[in-house]
Amino acid sequence: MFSACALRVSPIPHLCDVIVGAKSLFVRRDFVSRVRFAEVGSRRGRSWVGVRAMGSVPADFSKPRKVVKKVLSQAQPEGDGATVRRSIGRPELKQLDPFLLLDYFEASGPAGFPDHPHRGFETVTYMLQGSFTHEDFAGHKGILEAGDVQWMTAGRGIVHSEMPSPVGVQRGLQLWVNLAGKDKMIEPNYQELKAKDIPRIEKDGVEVVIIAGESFGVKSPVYTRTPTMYLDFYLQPGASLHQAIPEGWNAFTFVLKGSMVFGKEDAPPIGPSHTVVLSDGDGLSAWNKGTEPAQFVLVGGKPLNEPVAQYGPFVMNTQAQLMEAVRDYQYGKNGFERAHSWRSEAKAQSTP
Ligand code: FJE
Ligand code: FE
Repeated sequence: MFSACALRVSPIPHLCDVIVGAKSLFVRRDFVSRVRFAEVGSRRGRSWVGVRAMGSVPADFSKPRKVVKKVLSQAQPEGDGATVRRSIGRPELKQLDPFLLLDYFEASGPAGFPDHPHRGFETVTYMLQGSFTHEDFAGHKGILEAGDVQWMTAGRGIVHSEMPSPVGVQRGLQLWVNLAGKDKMIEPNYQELKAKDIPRIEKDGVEVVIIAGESFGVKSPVYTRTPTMYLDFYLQPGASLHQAIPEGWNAFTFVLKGSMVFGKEDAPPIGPSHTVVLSDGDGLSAWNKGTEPAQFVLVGGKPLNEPVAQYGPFVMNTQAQLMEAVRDYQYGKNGFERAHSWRSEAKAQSTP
C-alpha cells in the first residue's frame, strides 16, 4: 500500500516537498530525513497523503559534518598509578576550543589523582564502570558510581583528590571545558548527577545518554556556562543516527567500543580509542555497520575565541594571569586560602 516517494527541498526554509504521484505535501525537513515511503488515498471524497518514517535513511542536513582528522590514543601513565588514553590535549589535538582535554581513564588497584589544584576551567567526570571518591579543600566530598556525572566548575580555585575505588576496575572519562575570561575567577561550583537523573533515550537501536545539550528532543538538566553538548551513544549493529550540532561549534567524537562510520555512509569505519574531529556543519550522521554493538561519545562546544595560557592545571588568558595563579596557589591567596592547611583523607590514610 505504501509507495516510494520523491523528495524535493522546498523553497520554504525547514520544509521539504514530499511528492507522491501527482500529489505533494510539505513536511518538516528534520522529519523528512527519516521518510522512506508515502501513501496516497482518498476517503469520503477527500484525498490524503500519508508518510511513513524510517530510522535508516541519511538525514537531510544542509551542511553535514564530515571527518577532518582521525587520531588514535595509546594508553599512557598519568596521576598516581592510573592509565589514561588522551584524546583532546595530546600533541596532535592540542586544543579544540573550548575543550582542553579528554582523558579516558582506567584504574585497578590503588591508583588515582591525589591532591592537586585547578583554576580557570571546568572538569566533567563521567563514570563508565566502578566507582570513584572525590573530596575537596572546602569539605565537599562524595562517591561517583557507574553512570554518574560530576560537572565541576573550578573557577578561581579548587584543590581536590580524585581516587577511583581500589577494588575492581574503574573506567571513565574526564573532559576539561575552558571558561571565558569573564568566568575564570567565579566561585567554584558542582553539578552532580546520579545516573538516574541523566536523561537516557532509546529508539530504533540507538541509545543515548544526554549528559549535556539535547538529543531526540530531550534536554539535559546540566547548565553549561560555556555552551557545550556531551552525548554518549550506543548503537546496535545496523543502527544509525542523525544528530544536530549547532553550526560554528567545534565538535569531535571518541569511540569507546565497536566501530562507527561518521559523516558519510561509505566512509571507513573508526575503531575504539580513536578521536574524530568533525568539520563545521549543522549535524552528524553516524552508522554502525559492524557486527558488534558500538559506543562513542559526541562532544561539541561553542568556541571562546580567546587566548589560552596553560600551565598544567591552571588555564588562563595571559602569561601574567598564569603566573598569578601559580603564585596564588603557592601563597594560599585569591581562592586558594585553604590549599595548604588541607590534606585529603585519601592521602592522610596512605601517608601517615
Ligand atoms: C591533572 C596530571 C593529572 N586526567 N582523568 C596533571 F593527572 C591531572 C588529573 C587528571 C585526571 C583526573 C581524573 Cl579523575 C581523570 C584525569 C588528568 O587530575 F589535573 C594535572 N594537572
Ligand atoms: Fe582534578
